[in-house]
Amino acid sequence: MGLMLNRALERLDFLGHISDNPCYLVRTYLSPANRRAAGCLLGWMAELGMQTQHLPDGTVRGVLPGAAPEAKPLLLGSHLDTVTNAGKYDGALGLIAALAALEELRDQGIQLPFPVHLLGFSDEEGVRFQTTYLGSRGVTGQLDLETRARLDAAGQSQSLVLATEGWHEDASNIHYVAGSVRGYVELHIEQGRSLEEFDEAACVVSGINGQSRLLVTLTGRADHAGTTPMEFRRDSLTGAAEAILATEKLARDHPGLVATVGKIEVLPGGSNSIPEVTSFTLDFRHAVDAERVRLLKALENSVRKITASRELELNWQLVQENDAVVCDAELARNLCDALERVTGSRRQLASGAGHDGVAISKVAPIGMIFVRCRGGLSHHPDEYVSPADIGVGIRVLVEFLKSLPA
Ligand code: HGY
Ligand code: MN
Ligand code: MN
Repeated sequence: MGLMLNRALERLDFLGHISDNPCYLVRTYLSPANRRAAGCLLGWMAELGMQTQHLPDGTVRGVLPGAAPEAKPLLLGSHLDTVTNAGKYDGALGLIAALAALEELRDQGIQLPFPVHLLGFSDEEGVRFQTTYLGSRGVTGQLDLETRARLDAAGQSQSLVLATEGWHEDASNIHYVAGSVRGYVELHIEQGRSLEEFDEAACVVSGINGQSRLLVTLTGRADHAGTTPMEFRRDSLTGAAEAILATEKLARDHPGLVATVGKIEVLPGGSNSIPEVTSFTLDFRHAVDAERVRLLKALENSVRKITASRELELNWQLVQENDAVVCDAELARNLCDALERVTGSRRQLASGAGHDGVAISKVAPIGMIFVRCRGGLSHHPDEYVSPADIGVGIRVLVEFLKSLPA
């Protein structure tokens, strides 16, 4: 395991330095760094003897034939993209660990009875278009017209960007329909604190919480900062501030609800002009879908009262909504058996973070393994997973793969 783990750590480090910004780690949909990271994964998969392909959107795939080539393939994967100012494990660890597990099986002279497809998804975080799972939705035919029309910060739609910046040369069409694969399994950092509290290196994921992503836009009237009395103002930014504090209060008052405003934009954006248009993103999550929907409606009503009292117009736009996904019971059992053989534990945890399995679950049963990360910290450059815990995660994957019948 020593050589294999060292190689995995080196690759993680290497990917962690492939960024679109020299000052921090960021790779987004079809960005140059994302393409370079995809190229690295393709090269490593080819070294393992996998047949490699890529989609125009930058998703890459390696296929490892099994002893029974006609058997339904098992999908492994995670995402190549990152958030802005990211850590080097979110996404990349799942890809590097899957590759390491397959290399370990090769070194043990084991050919699996079924084919394995390793998928590096182009965009899971949704940084460029605020809508997530573009890569995994792309290979499962779920990119609807609304998604393709989403605009990035430069005002370009996803479909235009795909047409003009897409990786079209030598691209393949990769598409999975319901029932065509035996399952999808992803290893990922926990991005939470539970495994540290339990002092366990890894666990199996029971399900992935639902989430709603919105773009909230308040419109008032620009005017002169020096000559407009306070009572005449229709200030969209102070209205947004009241709405954002109401959002935080709602989440604090309802344990189990988490709500985040991650990005805000103000127009015209001058220090001496009263803000006319303020738009902010809203990330709204709860383990129980009905509660998430109920509380989101309650928030919308509160924000409408705030904007009405300030004579502001409100555009409350749902960008993407995913209900909670339950992981497949049989895959979870197989993963728990493997986990128990490696760590003695059969712990299962729900995921507060979203993952590509949400999209893949539309066509296949899904399973996940979590690996402990220090302080639960993620979406931060200090994100960290110990080499020992990475080794545990890879060994659980190896045990799981070896245990699956033809
Ligand atoms: O936002 C999430 O839950 C994940 O990191 N994409
Ligand atoms: Mn993430
Ligand atoms: Mn992730």
